[in-house]
Amino acid sequence: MTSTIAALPYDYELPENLNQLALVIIDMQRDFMEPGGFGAALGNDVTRLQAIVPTLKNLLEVCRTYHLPIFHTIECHKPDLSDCPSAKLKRGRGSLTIGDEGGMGRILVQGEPGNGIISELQPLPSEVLIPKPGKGAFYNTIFAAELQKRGITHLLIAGVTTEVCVQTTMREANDRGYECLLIEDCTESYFPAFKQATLEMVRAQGGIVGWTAPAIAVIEGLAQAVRVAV
Ligand code: TIU
Repeated sequence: MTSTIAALPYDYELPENLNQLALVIIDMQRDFMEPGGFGAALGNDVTRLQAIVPTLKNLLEVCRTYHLPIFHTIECHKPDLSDCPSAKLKRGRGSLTIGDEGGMGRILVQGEPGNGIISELQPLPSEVLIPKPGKGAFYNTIFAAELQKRGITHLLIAGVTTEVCVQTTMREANDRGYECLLIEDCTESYFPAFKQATLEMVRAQGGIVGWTAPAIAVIEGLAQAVRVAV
């Protein structure tokens, strides 16, 4: 029997083998979540992203209980910025830009305090960290190889910001054949209207990019799948 998650635009079918389903948490790093980082330098109110943290932390713990594969991405660059696409350096200039010294070290530079994942969502050693120089998680990263190595076919996607790195990653994954579900209350944007538009775009046209569902529906679907498996 196939287990499903109650999702939009229609139920999301879980794989029979839950090892083929991964949780992907995009860029829950201090650069975007706390004052003094890239998000704030771009003029955004970063505090509004905090709302998803308890829900995402709970979902992460549930996924750990079921031993799902878990991936965490961070948007980051080498200290010499040699891996930074030129468009990123030219665009998105705020009071500070990539590589500048900010309130949490150099902005979006790997290893700096601001580049760390927030304390609530720290990866475990068994989980996969994907440093990424682009907005999408597939560009110039080990992500595709790590997914293929594990035989993963289905992705639960969370993180920030909804219409930038999250949506880019979801579209890249969709084009590669992954069945993607965006978790509505585990993703957030500096712009509420952009988040809402992204959710609607994903599930429009018969789910042309994938599905959306709240965390509670994901948790219920996983519980059903685990009951079926025993
Ligand atoms: N600026 C913005 O909304 N986002 C980014 O630059 N990166 C991510 O979304 N992670």
